Amino acid sequence: MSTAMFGAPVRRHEDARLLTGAGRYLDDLGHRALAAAFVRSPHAHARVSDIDVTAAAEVDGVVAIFTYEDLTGRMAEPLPLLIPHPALHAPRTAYPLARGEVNHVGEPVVMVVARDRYLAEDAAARVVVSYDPLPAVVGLPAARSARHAVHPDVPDNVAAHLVQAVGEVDTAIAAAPHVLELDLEIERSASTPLEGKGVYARWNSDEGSLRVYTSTQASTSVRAAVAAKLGLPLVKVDCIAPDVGGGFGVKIVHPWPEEVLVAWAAQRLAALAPEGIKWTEDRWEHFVSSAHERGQLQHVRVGFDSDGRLLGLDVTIWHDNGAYTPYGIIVPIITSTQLLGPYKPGAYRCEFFSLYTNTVIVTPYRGAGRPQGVFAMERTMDAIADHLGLDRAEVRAVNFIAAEEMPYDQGLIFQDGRPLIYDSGDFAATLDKLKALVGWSDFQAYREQARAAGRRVGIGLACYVEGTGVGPYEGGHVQVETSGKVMVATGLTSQGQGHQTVLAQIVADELGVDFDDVEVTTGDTRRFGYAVGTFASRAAVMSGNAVALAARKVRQKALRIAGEALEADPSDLEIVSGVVRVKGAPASAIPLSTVAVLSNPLRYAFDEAAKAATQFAVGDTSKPPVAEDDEPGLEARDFYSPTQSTFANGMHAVIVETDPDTAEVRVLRYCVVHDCGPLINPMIVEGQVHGGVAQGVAGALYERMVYDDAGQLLNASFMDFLMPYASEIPTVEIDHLETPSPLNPLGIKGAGEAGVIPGSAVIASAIEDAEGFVIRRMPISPSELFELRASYAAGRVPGLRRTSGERTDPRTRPGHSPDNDSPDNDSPDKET
Ligand code: MCN
Repeated sequence: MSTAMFGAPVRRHEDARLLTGAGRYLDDLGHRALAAAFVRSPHAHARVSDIDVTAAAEVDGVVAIFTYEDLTGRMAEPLPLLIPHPALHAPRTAYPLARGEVNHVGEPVVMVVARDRYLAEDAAARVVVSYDPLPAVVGLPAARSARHAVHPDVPDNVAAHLVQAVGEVDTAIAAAPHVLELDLEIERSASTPLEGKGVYARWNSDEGSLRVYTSTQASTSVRAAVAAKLGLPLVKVDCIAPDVGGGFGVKIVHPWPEEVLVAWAAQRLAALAPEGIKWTEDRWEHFVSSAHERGQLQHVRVGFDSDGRLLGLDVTIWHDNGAYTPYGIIVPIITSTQLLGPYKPGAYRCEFFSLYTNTVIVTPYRGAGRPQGVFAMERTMDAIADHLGLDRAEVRAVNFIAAEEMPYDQGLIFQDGRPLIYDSGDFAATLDKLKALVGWSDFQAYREQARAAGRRVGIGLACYVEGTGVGPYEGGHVQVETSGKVMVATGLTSQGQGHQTVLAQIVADELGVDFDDVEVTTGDTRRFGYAVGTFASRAAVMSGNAVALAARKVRQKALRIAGEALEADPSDLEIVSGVVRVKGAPASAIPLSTVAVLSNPLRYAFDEAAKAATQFAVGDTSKPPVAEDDEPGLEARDFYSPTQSTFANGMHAVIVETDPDTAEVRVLRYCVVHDCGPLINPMIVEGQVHGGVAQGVAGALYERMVYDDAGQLLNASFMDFLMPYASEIPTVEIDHLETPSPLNPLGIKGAGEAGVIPGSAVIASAIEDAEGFVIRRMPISPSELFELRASYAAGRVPGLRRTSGERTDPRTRPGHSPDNDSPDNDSPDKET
């Protein structure tokens, strides 16, 4: 394969359009459509005793008002459970509109369709819903206490319980020379893409077909769900993801209630809504009725030797899954398996409880459970290093899986139901690069300098391994048109990752055509009907390889037809800049556009290629014009379906400064070393890492979902939810390692989530280092850090054994008890 475009930092094809305002996002479509608005529950938990729509129906311009009672057939059934799992013993999904009970603030209860959105909202405000409030279960402590039930038939609020174990962890820990226990906590956050969800559906009465545009990460699945709910043949439903202004995980859930409701209403009201019906989510709706992630409590028990080598690791996780489980238990499964990162844990046992609460559902947000797992593991690594007085990087290094040990089987079952086997990576080399990049060994001198100037600085690091490119498959279609342009389609969607560029780079190389001649379409079921979706950093691996395989087929066909036309053996041909030519005799050549004409017995072409084709006679006239094993056209499709995920990895280091008075945390440097195999487009990968780091810093220092005890989200707006600006995000320094994956033809691994994964872990590590006491809970605000300082001074928070990077006698450190390493002092650090 030529490597001309693969690896080139080419500018993104899509940007000229997007940056000049020519993008077409959901709300740019359907200007003549009717508008939908939703009446949503103001209560976290309540029975719906009555719905009175009389006043709403009187609003001029209202076309229809629907409640659960209006839903028929499969629309009246609960929304699907997308990823069942045997451990999910009590799955619950919502109805498209509440059926007698609401389980979180924001749950849709009534849909109003009106001439425009203003009228729809006015009418929605006049709907009178009577509720009988029930006790709300908010937060993990409340869910664990089981004082109240979210779903009365689910004991102890436990949706799922899963234990995975390798080896005898209790025996290993009992025999370990050192044991520590840690209690950890990560709060909720969310994807918060700038463009919220939205759907626009139009029924075509002439054809009896439905077209659905939706801001989704999975258009083929939305199509299947809508077709099933409406009882339509799949071929009568098209689903198209237009430009999508960010998804970050939240748009992978399918179908959202609004997606099926708007589609259903578009069919039902077809005569009144010839231009269809549209709904676009507002920011408040997005906060309260889409999805969140991250909220977990964790208890870690670890046994280790005097070098810091793990002997036994026992982790218990309580995961907040919100009110329903449409997306199964993917998030806690990922936490419990990816927690291990680049390390060999000795014996390992992980048990999680996925708990219902009366809050909005929890589904994957960029990183999908990994930030929590990395937090648990990396806090543990730092605790071990501090306990033993060892360098934090060294403790990590003694636990690394060696490059020669790849592929390495962790002995667990991963999110895809397959064994967790790392395919590639050189963790020691990654760490060496990181230490060099951040100046790990020189930090002590810098700290002294800073201290002399009255400044408080700290350094932290965190490592992760990320399963990427999960299956089961993705496909690609490549077609050379008689104009010479190459049209590529893949079924998965784009939300800003740059697929149009990167997939074009791959096809340009495989086919030997100019990059600018390749046009890529994603997420349009009219062009490609089989796909899984864009999540789990899978597009490069899955669709990248699929379009490469399809392009290879097209190439073979082009060489065969050109060989016949040029009377040359295909193996003597090459394709350069869209022209097939005899190697070493470039005058003997035929453009791919002409080959495209010759590929069809009809030889239809109404452009230049048609004339050029007349000089060539192709085909054995004794055979039928379309041979048995052939098809007309210079096009092919193929699928890529791997046996397992590929595993990318990376390590981050940060230097922070904490203000001695205000406890404000500033990130002075943020360094990343990342290994996603060969980089198809380094500029795009670095952009992805930058974006991820921004979300990681946001999750560590700024963003959280603040619920009150009644289940009201108190910061459900961008006035109150602290999404950082560029001014809060440090410059990101990046280095790469490119260990290829042996699993796929291009050797690539995913990159889309990498930047976010260790954010909370690495910043906690650095703050802890700057402050000298343990950090067990993230995110952390200045006021929380301020209060921790006071607690530390009062002896209520354990201090580090090292003072500012050096080991000191623990007995001289305020607040430190050598027998305790837990913020609440109830977990013995057993020294035997
Ligand atoms: N890439 C590359 N070389 C590699 C690996 C990847 O050039 N070796 C490129 C890919 O071709 C792609 C990008 O990097 O253009 C990310 O690739 P990949 O890791 O395959 O991730 P996906 O394309 O599947 O994107 C999903 C991932 C996830 S899971 C979330 S969440 C996320 C993310 O991507 N949401 C995003 N990045 C986002 N970026 C934007 N702008 N918006 C979102 O919603």
